[in-house]
Amino acid sequence: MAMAQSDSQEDWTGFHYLPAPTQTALHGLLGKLHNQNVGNMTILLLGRGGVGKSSIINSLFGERVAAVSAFQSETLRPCLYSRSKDGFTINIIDTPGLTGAGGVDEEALAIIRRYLVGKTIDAVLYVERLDGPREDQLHKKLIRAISQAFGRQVWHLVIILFTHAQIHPEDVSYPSFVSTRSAALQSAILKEACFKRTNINVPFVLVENGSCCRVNADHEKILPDGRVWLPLLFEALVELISGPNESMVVDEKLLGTGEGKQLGNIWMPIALLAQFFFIWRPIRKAIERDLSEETQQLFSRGLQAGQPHRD
Ligand SMILES: Nc1nc2c(ncn2[C@@H]2O[C@H](COP(=O)(O)OP(=O)(O)O)[C@@H](O)[C@H]2O)c(=O)[nH]1
Ligand SMILES: [Mg+2]
Repeated sequence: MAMAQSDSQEDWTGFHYLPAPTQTALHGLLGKLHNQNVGNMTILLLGRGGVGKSSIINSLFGERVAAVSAFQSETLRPCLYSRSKDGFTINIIDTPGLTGAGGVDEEALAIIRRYLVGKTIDAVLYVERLDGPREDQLHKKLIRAISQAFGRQVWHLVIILFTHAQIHPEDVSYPSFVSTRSAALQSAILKEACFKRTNINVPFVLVENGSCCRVNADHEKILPDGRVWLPLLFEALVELISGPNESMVVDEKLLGTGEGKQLGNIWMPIALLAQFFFIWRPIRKAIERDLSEETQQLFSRGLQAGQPHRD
């Protein structure tokens, strides 16, 4: 994985405040990365405003590091938070919300793109509320905009993170609600980022950042189905990072491979061929025709000039 990218690698003090079984589970998972010689991971948060991006940093680190607000976006520009434990560093990049009044906030996206130049991203958490709006046009636009900004390959590094997971749907069971919601978002990603179903599997995790989250006997935060969610989130990250997909090295070149540019790449040879057949070839033929006409004229004039006078 990438070298650590933060100047300030603070000790992960919040780790010691996590419930003991959670600490044990995280120790095991970090050990797995250590065995693979992975010394750090950099996670990028992306999503609309107010979905819980900043809150998940606080939940993950077990301490209040990122500003959270119910009423306004506290994160106006990207911000890197790092915590180190036993030689392992976790970097999380918080970002401003990607949607504005009714559409994708292209300026926020451009700011994030610029900020990421020179960085290596190992995983992207695409954050949505579990109880958020059903699939809508904005959803689709956002997925397309992310694909365009970072290249659609970015989705290979994405884990969908549903916040507000402590809900109790009235008309369906919790598992069925979760599977319908996640399947809808996964298929929107496949469709809007133009992947074939077999090409990609975007995993998802559930979290509940709220202080009213239920806990088990060990004080670990649990989902309505009883599972402890923090180790599950870590497990998904470790699985992704240990998997076959290369991390995303963000450089100017990568930023030039947005879908628009990719389309440009596809059309370029066609445009060159069209230029050759419809512009250069006719011009060359016209020049050759002119030249041969001129030569013929010169030749016939020469003949005339060379003919003997019969006076
Ligand atoms: N109940 C509940 N509230 C949450 C959750 N995640 C975030 N919030 C609240 O949602 C609001 C926006 O959260 P924030 O992290 O600032 O969202 P961001 O704009 O995506 O960074 C805050 O009031 C948070 O306390 C969650 O999982 N459950
Ligand atoms: Mg925020």
